[in-house]
Amino acid sequence: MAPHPAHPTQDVVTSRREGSVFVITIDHPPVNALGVAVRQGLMAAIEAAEQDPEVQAVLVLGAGRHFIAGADIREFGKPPQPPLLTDVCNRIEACTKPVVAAVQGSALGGGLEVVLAAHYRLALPGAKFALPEVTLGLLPGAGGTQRAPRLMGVEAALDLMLDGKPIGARQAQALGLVDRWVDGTDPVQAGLAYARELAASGAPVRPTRDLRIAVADMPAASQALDAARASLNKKYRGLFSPARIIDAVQAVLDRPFDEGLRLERDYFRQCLDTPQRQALIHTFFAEREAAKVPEAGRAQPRPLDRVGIVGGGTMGAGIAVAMLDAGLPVTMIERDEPSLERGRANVAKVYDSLVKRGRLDAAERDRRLGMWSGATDYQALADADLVVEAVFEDMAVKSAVFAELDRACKPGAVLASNTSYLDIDQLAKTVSRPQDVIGLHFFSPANIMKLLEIVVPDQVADDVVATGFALARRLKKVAVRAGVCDGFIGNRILAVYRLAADYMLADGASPYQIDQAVRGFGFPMGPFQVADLAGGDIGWAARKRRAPTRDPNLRYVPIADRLCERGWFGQKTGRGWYLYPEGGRAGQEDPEVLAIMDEERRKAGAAPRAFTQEDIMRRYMAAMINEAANVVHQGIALRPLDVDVAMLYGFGFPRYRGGPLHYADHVGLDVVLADIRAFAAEDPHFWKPSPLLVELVEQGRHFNDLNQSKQG
Ligand code: 3H9
Repeated sequence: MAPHPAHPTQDVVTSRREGSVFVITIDHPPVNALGVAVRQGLMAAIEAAEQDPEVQAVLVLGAGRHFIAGADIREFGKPPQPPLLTDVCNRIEACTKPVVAAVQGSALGGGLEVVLAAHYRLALPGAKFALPEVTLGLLPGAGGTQRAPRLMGVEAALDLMLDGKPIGARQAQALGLVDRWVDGTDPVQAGLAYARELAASGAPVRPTRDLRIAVADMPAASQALDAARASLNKKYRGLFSPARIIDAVQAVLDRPFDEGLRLERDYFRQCLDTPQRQALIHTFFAEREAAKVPEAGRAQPRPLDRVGIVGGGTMGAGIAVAMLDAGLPVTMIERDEPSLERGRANVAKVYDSLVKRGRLDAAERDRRLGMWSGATDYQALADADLVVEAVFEDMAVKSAVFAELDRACKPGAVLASNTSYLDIDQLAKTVSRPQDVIGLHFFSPANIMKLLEIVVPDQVADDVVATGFALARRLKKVAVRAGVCDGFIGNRILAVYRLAADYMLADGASPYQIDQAVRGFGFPMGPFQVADLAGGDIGWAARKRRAPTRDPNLRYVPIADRLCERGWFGQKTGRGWYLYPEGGRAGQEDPEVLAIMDEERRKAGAAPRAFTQEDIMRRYMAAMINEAANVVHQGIALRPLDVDVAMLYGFGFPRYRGGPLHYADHVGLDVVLADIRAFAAEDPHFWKPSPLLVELVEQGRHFNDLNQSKQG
């Protein structure tokens, strides 16, 4: 039958009648987010379906790749505009004709809440269901906390809400979240068939609110709530919304549906008002914005089918695994056969450990390892589209590798260095094709850490930069554009706040106090735990290397050297800042370390003073923020948000604080500057206010004011 003319609704929601089925399509690219126009359109369309006597069933669909990706995140923090999504969902549920949601692509957050409010649910292959509000510092605020447990049980619903991760169509069906799974590709046809079947059989409406948790299931439900509460401190340390999620779900057992909805609304508003929500939403947009760089706006990436890696040490092997995991065949170059064999073994070791821990099956390991090949002759890289050099951190060694690459690689191949601090401009000048040279700075372990700094030398071609960002997407990494300087963005900032920690050590704080304060702020580990994990010898070697160029005006704290001189390199030697008896990973405080520190302070003639946790964090953060401001000021980072993303994904900065410069805006730039000036009274060489910070305070502006899009 030919479609009937539509009842007029907003453009983003269209509706038409197909026989007895009223088809409502949400068409609001890119992800069908539930902004005010979509909510209005949905409300009007349901009303129209209700009024039309010919209509026996209603079908709700999303156009494009997604069903609905949730509330429009850009609206949060602005005055809410009616109708509220919770009212839209209630209206859908109250419809007197059966409403079917046919889900292709993602039904996320508010999108899944629309699905929960429908009476019948259909999933197509590739459908994904999630309640990811927790990742934005929120909870499902349109009935999700009340409907999901009624439909799928308290335990599964709590998992979905606290975890925030998507489940597929099959699993959703097994959990009772969807009624039917069809093996088709067209949601319109599949949805229409289901809706017609329901209409023909006189299927009743099935409001989810009317479902009750069976008395027999109550003890398990209470147990699931208790278990979730018990996990709060460990799994959701510092976060506000998980506890509210659990409280809202508790109402499913204790209160009538409408009261539960009111509670949910209250909790949702509380979450909306938190700095955590602001920080997490800043993070959501920042990580997407970071990929929008001028070069990628001006040029298309080069083709990328084969990769070369020079060096099979920990870093080279980690990068190889990251490439193989993304389906890119890898050719590894080493200087001789035994080194190559070690390189292969390093790659295999990563996969073997995954197999041992049940994360990968043996056949898949073999398949991925099958895409690895090795050679000692650079000629094997003749058809590589991109080569990453991961050899010893020394300009002469790296230049020699680049000379070989220049000879062996085809024209147009991208030549990348994984250096952490060397001057890539200088490296680029050593080859005949500087336009093809770029820095790809992976973080260890390279197959796990999400951050990839894309270091952009002066002469690099736009399409090489675009290729770096395309590679990051393929590797599922978060890429940040960085300019050339010692340490680029992350390590350069790290060097400065690490120094601030060392100065506090010299002045009276213990490493244990500092680590505790830093963990209390939300970092997974403190700086001295990190040093013990990485190996004290690495920092020691760097300090020795840099000794000749060290600024003589800066204080030097030799305490770490004293530990290294004793061979106390951290976890791997069973002793560092902490003691690790019997190879354990949980360090114990070491009185001998404290005695060494006392001795060093005595030698330096310093009278130790007490630091509170707040004192420690003010200094630690002021140092981090000040250097981050310098990095932006000097154009090493394009915008403050790029620094935030680097610190979030490479250095364990707590997501719910949004990165150092978002955090600085939150604390108040005048407060941070006043701290720096106060600390400068003791040590003016270290504490020099960044010109950008001073300028912003004078102008009454924030870092966020500099966060505009940079795509060309
Ligand atoms: C919620 O629903 C609360 C409710 O419980 C209650 C309310 C009362 N809003 O990621 P992509 C933009 S909270 C606005 O690059 P992909 C995104 O910024 C919400 N914009 O694509 C980007 O814009 P641009 C719960 C959004 O294919 C573009 O769409 N929902 C939203 O890799 C493409 O995004 C979520 O948390 C949004 N909701 O991934 C889901 N979502 O092009 C959040 C995306 O200008 N979204 N944009 O940079 C996602 O997880 C992914 O975007 C998705 C697509 C998987 C959908």
